[in-house]
Amino acid sequence: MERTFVMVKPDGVKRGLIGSIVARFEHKGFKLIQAKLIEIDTPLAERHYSEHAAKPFFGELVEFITSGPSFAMVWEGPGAVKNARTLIGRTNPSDADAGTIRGDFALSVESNIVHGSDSVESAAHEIQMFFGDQL
Ligand code: RTP
Ligand code: MG
Repeated sequence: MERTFVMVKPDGVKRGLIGSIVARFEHKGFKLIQAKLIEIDTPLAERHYSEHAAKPFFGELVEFITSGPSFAMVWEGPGAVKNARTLIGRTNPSDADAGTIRGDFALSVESNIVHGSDSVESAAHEIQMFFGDQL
């Protein structure tokens, strides 16, 4: 069965949205495999977002994701990667449909409250990076 990595980012944790976000995945029918609150340090942030290392917003992205605790999760279900991205919505909350997490809870691309793996390969990599010692 497919698994994906999902994370409530520091802005979502600060705003008290962990429960609302977990509920959406539960209601959709995903099975929760792992979850933990984690303080991401700069080396882990740079690894997690390494694909964006050359982008102009990389510094701000690393600063943002290390600015407070995040809530990391592994969810399992058919087509978990794609279905989780559908629940999350477009990267820029201004483009995200109402009914998606970003569409309903966020307004800016810098603070879009949740992360979801973008492919089966990156899901496996991110699950290993965040939960490798626990699975
Ligand atoms: P994520 O990795 O966080 O789940 O988001 P995503 O796949 O939807 O978007 P991605 O292209 O991977 O971008 C990662 C994060 O970088 C920030 N970003 N800022 N200022 C900008 O133009 C810009 N573009 C992207 C967003 O916070 C995005 O979630
Ligand atoms: Mg991404």
